[in-house]
Amino acid sequence: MSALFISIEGLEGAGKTTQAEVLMAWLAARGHDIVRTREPGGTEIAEAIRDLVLSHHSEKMDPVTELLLVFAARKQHVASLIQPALAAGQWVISDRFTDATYAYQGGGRGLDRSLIASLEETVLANFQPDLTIWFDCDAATGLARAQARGALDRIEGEDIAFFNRCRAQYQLRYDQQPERFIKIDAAPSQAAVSEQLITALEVYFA
Ligand code: Z5A
Repeated sequence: MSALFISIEGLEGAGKTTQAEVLMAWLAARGHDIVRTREPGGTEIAEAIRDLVLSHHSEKMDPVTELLLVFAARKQHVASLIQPALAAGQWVISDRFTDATYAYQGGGRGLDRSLIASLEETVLANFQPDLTIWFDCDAATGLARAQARGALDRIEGEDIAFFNRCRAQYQLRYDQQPERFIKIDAAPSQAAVSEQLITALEVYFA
């Protein structure tokens, strides 16, 4: 099997980082060489853009500015990390990819999906993950977990309606391309979510 590009999606506090460890261990046990990365970020330049996107500023960031920044970071990430790793036979697991842009800039910020789709086509030539694992939970559950962990960044500070719109966009992406997704109920305990994930992986890679 050739190397796969796998993205992990979900609202903050859904447990993406926690469950990524389970996914990595499951794949490593099957002999795959894995690169783990994240968005926005993953390379020196893309991480610098991440700081700009997530930190608080005295000036309001225009939603289109935010969109262009996440795509600038993504282009750099794809060109200098993701595609070279795949070409070298390494599997890539990314905490978030373009589905997050549809969710946050499309759903959360209310930008036109066709603008995102046109960037996806022109900037990335429609490069997409082979598989996306969506950890789905309601916004209140995710936010409570994120808040319990500490200070919130610029996007985490948005209100619950923003995150409800993000979740609705994830659902739309899932409905449009169900073959690319594994959907996991992220509301139960960590152990129960891990169990669901492993069962789903066994079915997907059978
Ligand atoms: N963003 C964007 O706007 N547009 C884009 O195109 C992209 C991103 C790519 C990046 O944040 C931000 O950028 C994100 C979207 C935006 N903003 N927001 N808000 P990130 O991905 O770096 O961070 P995050 O999504 O906010 O990650 P997170 O808060 O770390 O969430 P997580 O990784 O899903 O959760 P976790 O770290 O595994 O768990 C969080 C806490 O909950 C932790 O204390 C765990 O121990 C606990 N936890 C985890 N699972 C459970 C269960 N099942 N039960 C109870 N407690 C749990």
